[in-house]
Amino acid sequence: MILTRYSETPILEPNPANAWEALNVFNCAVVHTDGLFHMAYRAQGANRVSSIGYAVSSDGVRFNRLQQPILVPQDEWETCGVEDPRITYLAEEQRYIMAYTAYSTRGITPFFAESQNLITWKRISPMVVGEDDKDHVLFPRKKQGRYLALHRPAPNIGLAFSPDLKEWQDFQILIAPRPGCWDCKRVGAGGPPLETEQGWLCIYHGYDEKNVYRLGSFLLDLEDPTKVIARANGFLIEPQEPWEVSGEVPNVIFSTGNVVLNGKVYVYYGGADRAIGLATCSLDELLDFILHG
Ligand code: BMA
Repeated sequence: MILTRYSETPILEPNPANAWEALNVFNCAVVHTDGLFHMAYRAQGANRVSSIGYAVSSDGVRFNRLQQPILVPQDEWETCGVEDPRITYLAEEQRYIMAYTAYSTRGITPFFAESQNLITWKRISPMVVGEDDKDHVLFPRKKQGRYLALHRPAPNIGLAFSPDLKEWQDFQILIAPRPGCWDCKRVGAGGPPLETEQGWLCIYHGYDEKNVYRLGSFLLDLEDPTKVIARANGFLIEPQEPWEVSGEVPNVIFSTGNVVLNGKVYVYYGGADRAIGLATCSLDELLDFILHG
């Protein structure tokens, strides 16, 4: 295991004082800007309808949260919740894009929203409609005038392009489950792809026949992200601590947020769909692990 837990305990737990986050806080986006770590996290109260809360930290570990959620279910797409935020900063456009899953009795819909301040969000458009597709996340740069996003046409991780974040095209499969491995059943993207000298570093989740969710990693070509350069055989971390092994859903480590700062990779994750943990590693070690095993 390449990732080391920051501590044996979660860095953020449910807050019984607020009904909307009293039961579970888990999968979170984290972006680092101007010396602050901004976190948008999925939260559930007793009715298990998810909203998205906000917290901020100067050290990436001790977070202060807002009392009110920043995104709550709004329309017919979202009656059962807004889930699993992944936030990408588009430096050229000076705006943040949140990819989140809208959930309703109609099913799941991968959606995009935008913000300039990380607190007020405006919905843009679904990525696809009426399919078993979520775990989508935007790349921080365009390629030949088009946006790129990873997404999860079940059970795979795919890539698609868009001129405007509304219409998506050139869908292709990048990463599939591997028979006999820890990620044999289904795979899905984690936080935003990280630009490195070796390629786009992507962290993903996969699960096996026993429904144990672990994190893995792969590298995409910087110039042509349709090319997978390498994929690590081993996982980066697996459920081990009591709060990762049992909670709302047992045996889950699920990440939707990663940051690189001063050569260190910060991976934020939901443990057993109940609390938020942090694990880190050196960027060089992770790249070496993907490229050379
Ligand atoms: C996935 C998503 C995640 C969740 C995971 C494990 O399908 O719904 O939000 O963390 O399952 O339960």
